[in-house]
Amino acid sequence: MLFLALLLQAAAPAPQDAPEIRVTAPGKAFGQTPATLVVEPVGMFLAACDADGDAETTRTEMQDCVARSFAAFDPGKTGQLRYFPFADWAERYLGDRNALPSPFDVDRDGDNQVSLDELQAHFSRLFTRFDRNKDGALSRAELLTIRTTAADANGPVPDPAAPGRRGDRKERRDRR
Ligand SMILES: [Ca+2]
Ligand SMILES: [Ca+2]
Ligand SMILES: [Ca+2]
Repeated sequence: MLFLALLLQAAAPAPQDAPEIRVTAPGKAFGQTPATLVVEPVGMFLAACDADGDAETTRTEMQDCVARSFAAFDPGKTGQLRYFPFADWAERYLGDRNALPSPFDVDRDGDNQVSLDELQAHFSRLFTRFDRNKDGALSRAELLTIRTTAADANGPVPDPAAPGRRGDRKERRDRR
């Protein structure tokens, strides 16, 4: 017993040497402003197309980037992606198989395949939509989307004034 006590005494630092222990509460989540600025999956794609590192994506940079990404899932160079490989493309480049654009939106001629031309045409429309100042390049500011629902570190914060929101949260938990 004495031995144990001596051992503990030896192991424990003298009180005056003990480092000060500060216990801090978890930081508050950021306020509403940063959480309401988000980037859509296609916005993330378009930002990553900036080839020369000037933080702006030109139409040419985008077209090259779409072609490169398409080629990665079209090893036979058919110029067509069926919906399943298109979902693989979306998973890699947009982060999720179900991220927009959906193949149904891109496949304009409805032949159940997404052609490179259809994908280029779709991205061209997106480019026009994002290029708010019409200078032919997408800045990071133009790629941001302002979300109307506030979110904290745990996800969207329900509006306490909205009825039924509590139920939504529970349902979301149950689905996991
Ligand atoms: Ca650029
Ligand atoms: Ca098609
Ligand atoms: Ca612009």
